[in-house]
Amino acid sequence: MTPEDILSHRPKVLSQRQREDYFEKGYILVERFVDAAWLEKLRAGVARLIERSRAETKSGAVFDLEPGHTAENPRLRRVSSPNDEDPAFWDFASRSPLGDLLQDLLGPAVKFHQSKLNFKWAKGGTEVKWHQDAPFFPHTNAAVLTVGLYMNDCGMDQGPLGCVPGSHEREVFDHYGPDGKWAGFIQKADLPRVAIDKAEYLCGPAGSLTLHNYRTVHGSEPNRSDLGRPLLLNVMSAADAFPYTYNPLKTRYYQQCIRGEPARLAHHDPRPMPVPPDWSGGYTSIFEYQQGAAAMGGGAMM
Ligand SMILES: O=C(O)CCC(=O)C(=O)O
Repeated sequence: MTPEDILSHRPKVLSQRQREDYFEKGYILVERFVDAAWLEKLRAGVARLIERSRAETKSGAVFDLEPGHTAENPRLRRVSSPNDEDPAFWDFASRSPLGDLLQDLLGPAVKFHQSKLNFKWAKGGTEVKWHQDAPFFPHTNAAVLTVGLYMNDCGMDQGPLGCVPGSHEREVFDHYGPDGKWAGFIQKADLPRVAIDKAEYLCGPAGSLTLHNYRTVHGSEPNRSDLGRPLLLNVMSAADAFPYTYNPLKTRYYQQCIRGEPARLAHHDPRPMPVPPDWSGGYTSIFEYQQGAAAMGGGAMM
């Protein structure tokens, strides 16, 4: 779907202005979209996952642990594919009013790609360096977005998501380090071509949604506050956007339509797209790459 195709459908939830903002800037914040009942159900799911993580001693396919994680004092960076780990999350992704809102930005048929729960634990939760999602999971067209749900209030002190306006219509950067290995963020040498001084930080109360196009440059600072910043992320696309590289975040819901019918025709965007390495042999998370050896290539938030 092109933005014009999508905008030609009558909106269900968002105003026409909000949709145009999304297509112009490459992201929007929708405050207080998720109600208290859904938040309570999801928070119970988060609590169950944290409980399970107490048995973990090293990062793996599901739990990505912060240094210092113990059974007594769990500290998580991420849970990969929460939609597969607890029914509360897939219920939210597939059966809540979220689907109606996504139709306003992706068109009538909306498909699920992957899910993540980024914790940004209180007092130190890790930064996410400037990056675009497209080089992690390129699709045949750009009708792909990540929707984040702030499960707690998120102000500047909690490390909100920052997005660079208009970056989705500019260059898609190579996310490899100077050594040729995957780094997972935009390298220092390339950052001057990104207007990061123009970044807008999306702060909002619990229940607010962040929605960014997969080409938009985004990142977030560490959480130095006393309040954790769990952010539930779902990657969704128009049904006619097809991924063409290996998806390392395994999910039983891969490419399922949460609204509308599967597409019989793929739509292709002619712009070139850098591709990730072949992760069929294993992958942990963006944090492992960004904070690992390849992180020597620079690219810190500021
Ligand atoms: O947790 C965040 O602040 C950003 C998350 C993100 O961009 C990602 O996980 O790709």
